[in-house]
Amino acid sequence: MNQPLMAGIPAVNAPAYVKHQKLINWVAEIAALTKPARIYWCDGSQEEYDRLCAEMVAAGTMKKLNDAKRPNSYLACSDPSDVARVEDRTFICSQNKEDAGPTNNWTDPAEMRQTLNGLFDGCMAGRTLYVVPFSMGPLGSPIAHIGVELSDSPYVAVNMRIMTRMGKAVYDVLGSDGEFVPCVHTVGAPLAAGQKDVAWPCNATKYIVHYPETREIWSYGSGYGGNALLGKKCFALRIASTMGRAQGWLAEHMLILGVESPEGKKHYVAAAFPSACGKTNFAMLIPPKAFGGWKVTTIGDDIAWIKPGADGRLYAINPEAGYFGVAPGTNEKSNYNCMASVAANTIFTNVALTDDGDVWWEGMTKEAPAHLIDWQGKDWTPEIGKETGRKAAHPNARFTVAATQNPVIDPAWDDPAGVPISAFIFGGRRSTTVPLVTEARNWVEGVYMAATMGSETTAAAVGQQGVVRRDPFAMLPFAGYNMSEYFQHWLDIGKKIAASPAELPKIYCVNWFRTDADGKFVWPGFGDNMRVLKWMLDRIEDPQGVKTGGVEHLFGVTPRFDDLQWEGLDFSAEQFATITSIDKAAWVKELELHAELFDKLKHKLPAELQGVKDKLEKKLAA
Ligand code: SAT
Ligand code: MN
Repeated sequence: MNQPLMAGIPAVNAPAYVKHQKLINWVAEIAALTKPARIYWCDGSQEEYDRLCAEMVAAGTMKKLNDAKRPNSYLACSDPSDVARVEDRTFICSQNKEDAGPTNNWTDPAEMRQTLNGLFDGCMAGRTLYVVPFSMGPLGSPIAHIGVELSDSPYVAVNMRIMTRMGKAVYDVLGSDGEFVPCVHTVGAPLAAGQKDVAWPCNATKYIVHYPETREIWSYGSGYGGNALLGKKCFALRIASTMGRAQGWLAEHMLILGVESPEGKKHYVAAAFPSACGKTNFAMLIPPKAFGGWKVTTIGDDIAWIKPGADGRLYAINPEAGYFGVAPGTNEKSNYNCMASVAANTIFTNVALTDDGDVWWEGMTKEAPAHLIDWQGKDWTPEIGKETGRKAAHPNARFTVAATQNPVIDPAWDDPAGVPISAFIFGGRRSTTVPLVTEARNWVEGVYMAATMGSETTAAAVGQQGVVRRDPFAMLPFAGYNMSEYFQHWLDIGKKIAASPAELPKIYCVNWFRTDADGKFVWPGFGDNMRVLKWMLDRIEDPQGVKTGGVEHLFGVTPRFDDLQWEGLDFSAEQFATITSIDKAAWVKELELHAELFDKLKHKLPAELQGVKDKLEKKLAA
């Protein structure tokens, strides 16, 4: 194996601790196609991380930040054309088009393989192929799964070390014939002999490709976030959702948090929101002072893998080991724990650089520093910002940081058994129509709420921002198969739990983002979301609402003003009415949008969901 395969292709040189011949053969096969200058097997050590970072500093890809201000931290600035996920270049290549469904881009897998074979031929020339072994979830957990990413980006290698359990120990779990999801990634920028590299190599042509049947991922042309860190959206959501469907579990775009009452009663909830809608903030929230004794702790901030346990309950793990969170808007007030997390050992991408070698982004402080180098390497002052409208940090600028740096990490975050889920929360970004919080009366109604969820688009994906689109379960860009069958899978899971001794988790729909006539958010959000969370927990403990009240309306149960704890917040009954009122005319329109979605998804759409809609329409018309 240690012989060069053929002229121009480096020796595979697998370390002795890699016992998996199929994996070694696959690395050789990809190297023969992509023709890198060398192959490097990542061991996941700190020494390796430091070395790769130093190499990227020397190459101009990253800057080392001021060690006194931000120890062991770096700033990477991407090419301005490579700043977010590219949904229109993301493909689900199942054998049959119907299996990808109408919400995914589909191409025949044989045709796609041909296209990619052409593009990948020699695509790593002049570069290093990094072999990056990783576990999504605690090593060896029955809920976890393993992947191996082959990438020509050292930025990917170091980010994967933070975002996943990456390194040597993965090979112990994999053994000589363990299963892994093969992930192939290239920035698509081969170097000719002697050609000087650029700081952020990428390609105008991009393909983010998933083969669900063979569980493979191929990514071409981007070095950014979910396009390139293939353990995240590609594996942990798109491929894992298809695994979950086949094996009876759930892979969801959800944070997981623990919440403990002053009496020591603890529940875990999982919450789905679209990208850049505050999942990281919610997962780390600090309860208001008046909630003395309440504690919120983080299991995960973006993705949940959820499997039924022997007792019939659903148990969740965070498949990730770090946070790739949105920087702009994060500050000591909006997310104190997050600011503490990124105080050191952090990679920042596309934020601004201060004159003393630290980072800054919009919303970090009330006043911007007098001078900055913006994310595109240009001089920036508040005046320039005002005149040109140019932001110092890109709106989708991110930090990559290990979960263990979170001061409120849950003690069970790394527990291979996972944590039991008491409730699911679904939320979109809606300036109108959708009330602050609604409890579904039953599982099917909850699945309907989640399925018809809408949200205004954000900077997390390339494209127009602020337009309402349906984003079922916050999974629109992430479901690896037909969305209607995904709904059916959720209904089936509900039936399975109902048939077991376990209680069904409750399902809630929330909206933190309603605005007033001036377009200002009415709900303070952030820590004050605890008030809503507490009402949910009260309901879980007291499902009949004897103590917790609540009123039933068209869509479910909502709290009355007096059902929430208001101590420490000046919020009037009128304001509460503004964000909980149900505008019939707006809902008639909303239901038309549900109808549009259901029409799009009519192939295999569960009849039960159509049934919920019919009932709602009747009630609205009455
Ligand atoms: O770029 S990522 O997909 O990792 C971030 C996001 O869209 O949530
Ligand atoms: Mn996300």
